[in-house]
Amino acid sequence: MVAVLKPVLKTYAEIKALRIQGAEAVAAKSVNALAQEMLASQAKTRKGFVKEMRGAVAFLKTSRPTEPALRNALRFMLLRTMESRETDVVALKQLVEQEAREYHENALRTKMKIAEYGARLIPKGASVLIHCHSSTVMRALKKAQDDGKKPHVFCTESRPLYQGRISAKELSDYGIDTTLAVDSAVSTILRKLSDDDLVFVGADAITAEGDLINKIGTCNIATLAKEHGKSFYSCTGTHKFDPLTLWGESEKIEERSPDEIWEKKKRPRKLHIMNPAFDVTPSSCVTAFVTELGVIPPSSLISLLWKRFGLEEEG
Ligand code: RUB
Repeated sequence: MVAVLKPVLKTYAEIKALRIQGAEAVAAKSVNALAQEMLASQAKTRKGFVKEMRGAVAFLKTSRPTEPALRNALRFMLLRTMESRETDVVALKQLVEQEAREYHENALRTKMKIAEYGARLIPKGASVLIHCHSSTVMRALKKAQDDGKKPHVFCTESRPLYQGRISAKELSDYGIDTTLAVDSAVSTILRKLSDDDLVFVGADAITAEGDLINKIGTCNIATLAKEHGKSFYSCTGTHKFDPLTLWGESEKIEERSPDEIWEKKKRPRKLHIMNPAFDVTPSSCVTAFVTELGVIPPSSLISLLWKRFGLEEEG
């Protein structure tokens, strides 16, 4: 076991406590922590440096199990470092710094593209139902507002930790007409919506089958949206794709503390509580993924992702 230093431990604890939440933020803060940790490394040799980096990556990756964006980002940084022929530790530190910088530049470009495609999907004056707090969805809605579309947004509370309130406050502060409702009001909201209105959610993971993994309750909303004939979009960068699912591995769904639902000292002693953080929405309920590559239905996304991850067959 390799010892991990302060930046990685601090970020790990903040992610665990959900002070850092949402797939994008979890990945971005972990990239920063890894870079800071490696800059402070006392390793004298390339071998020692890589060993330390490998340990930090392995540790950070366990902070949230259902986050391929986190795993992909850290794995990519580690691979680039391992593939470089550099033996000088100072140069290796510069390389890691550059990898982190490029990660952020790329993440920003990706989000801007998604916001552009997402905003285009929203007709003027339309209502958009959202769930939880996705920084990607926030950006698309703000772009629609900037473009003069004046959307009305319905936010669910997103129990148990009310991340929907973060969305509601952020959008309302931005000047967007916003309504907050309990999670179980979704079918009532969908019934009110007109044919032009739509649903936007983020993504924590996209699987090889084109299924979507996102905050618990997303599947209920998608199923109801289909029932009510409403378009259901997931706004996400393709870096949320989990390549391991190509080989039949299923994405692990994080089970969070029962205390988030009912504090131990207040709840009946023998009561069982389940608290899955995410659920799986089948591709058949997803109209399309709004990605940096365009608005892509689940059935076409996978062939594009093969290319993105360099997995296409030779010749
Ligand atoms: C957050 C959540 C978000 C996705 C996408 O769950 O499900 O919809 O992470 O967010 P939690 P983003 O609060 O448990 O992390 O678009 O910011 O990556």
